[in-house]
Amino acid sequence: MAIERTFSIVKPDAVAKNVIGQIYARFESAGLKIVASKMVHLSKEKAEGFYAEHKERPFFNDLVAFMTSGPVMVQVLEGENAIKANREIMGATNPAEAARGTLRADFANSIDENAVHGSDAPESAAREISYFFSDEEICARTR
Ligand code: RTP
Ligand code: MG
Repeated sequence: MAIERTFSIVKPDAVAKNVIGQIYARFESAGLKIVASKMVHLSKEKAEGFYAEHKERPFFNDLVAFMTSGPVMVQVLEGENAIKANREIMGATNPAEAARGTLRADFANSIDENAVHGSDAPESAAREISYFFSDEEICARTR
């Protein structure tokens, strides 16, 4: 199986709940390695750029307001089928529909404040990783 990288965000609601470590532990338990990580408080412009694909959607302004409401953790996760594996750990966008034991079932407040983001395809993963991290900020985990 292919070793992939995916981009992940611990969103402001989960940072405010003080569950960064619990969420990182889920990544690690699933065999995903954190190869880059930092805390950032997104500007309006940075959040709008990140979610540009949703610009015309009715929830766009609320989404940007929420994502800039407090600091987030951004990270690059590496592992076998990392993109799909992370989406499985996260659960459905709406926590009411998220499977038991997923991050959103356990930590999300609502479809808007849903604890985590994860890239949905190889193209978006590559774009999102480079939107937040330079090559030098991503570490090789060789041992
Ligand atoms: P994400 O991008 O954050 O990993 O979430 P996702 O793929 O599961 O969901 P997506 O369709 O990409 O939507 C991005 C974020 O917008 C908010 N959203 N609100 N009120 C709504 O109907 C609605 N739909 C989406 C969520 O915060 C979602 O994570
Ligand atoms: Mg998405």
